[in-house]
Amino acid sequence: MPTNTAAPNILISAAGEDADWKKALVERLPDANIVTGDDNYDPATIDFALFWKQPQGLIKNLTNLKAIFSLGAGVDHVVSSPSLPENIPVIRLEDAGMADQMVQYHLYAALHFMRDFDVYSAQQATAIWKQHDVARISKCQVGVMGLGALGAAVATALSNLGFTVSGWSRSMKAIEGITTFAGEDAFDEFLGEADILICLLPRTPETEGLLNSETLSHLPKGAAIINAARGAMINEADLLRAIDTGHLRGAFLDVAVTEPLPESHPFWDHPKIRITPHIAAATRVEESADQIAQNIDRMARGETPTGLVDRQSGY
Ligand code: NDP
Ligand code: OXD
Repeated sequence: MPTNTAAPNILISAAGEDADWKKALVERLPDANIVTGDDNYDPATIDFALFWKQPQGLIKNLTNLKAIFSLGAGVDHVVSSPSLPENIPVIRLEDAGMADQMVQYHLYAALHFMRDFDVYSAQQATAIWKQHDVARISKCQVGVMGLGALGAAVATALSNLGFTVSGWSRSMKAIEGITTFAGEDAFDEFLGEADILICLLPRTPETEGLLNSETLSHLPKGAAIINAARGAMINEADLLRAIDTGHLRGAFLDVAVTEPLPESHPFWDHPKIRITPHIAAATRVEESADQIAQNIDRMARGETPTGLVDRQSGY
């Protein structure tokens, strides 16, 4: 991928955080010309675009782009753009400080169910002082969908804490202490063992709506869901039905189909659903800017960047 980037032109569009990103990139690439949407620039001169929730239509004017960097682990906001040319490399962030945060989020959420904090919250609402047996952590099986940069870290941390952990991905993985499953054919068997199901898949045409009435019915009765990936992976009406009929115990959700979650959405005051506002893992500007600057340098040397998205599979 040879590029002529002696002084690359870089555009940042980072959903209100342009100034922080610009400062971090200027420090790492002092020779580059770095602009944001507020600056006057000629779109045809931009070599690299750094995007988080970029305005619609922005891509189509960038006629000489060499690559787009997502300012997140997910790239759905970039690859879903109808004006994205097929041959433009899209590069995602790989961990960049997010795995630790994802681990913290999922330890809390998994223990919420494993230690019955959902039950005790409900009891507190009606002033009930009633003790339940404390389950053995090894008897609680957690299934992690997605064993990438974030899912593998979460699976390993839960296993280290004592949970019995299995994981599911597209291609087979070997992770110490984790029972792994791969591909569609193994999905039902994987689901059938998960007392707590964690979703850390990327949003792609294959994963959208993957958790629905049919697939949720394969979970054991009383299973719980944790989703900090993308809201589109779960059919929300089906999830509500599965909880309200008693098949599922509850859900811990960091993401929703519509964000911010509308005030009238039934998730807000559902007693068995916990909501957080897409905070499971924040993008760390410093670590991410390091990764992006190193990849721009790699491309300038004619090397392949890391974190390159496979446009066919969409992640
Ligand atoms: P990766 O690309 O590193 O990993 C994705 C994993 O999902 C891989 O194991 C991959 O399988 C698996 N996968 C993809 N498609 C399928 C499929 N059809 N069937 C089975 N497995 C599949 O992603 P990350 O771990 O970096 O991030 C995961 C997601 O987390 C992001 O895409 C983003 O949406 C979300 N996220 C949410 C945040 C938040 O704050 N809520 C913050 C950061 C990320 P294989 O290994 O075989 O390729
Ligand atoms: C991401 C996110 O994809 O924050 O990085 O959701």
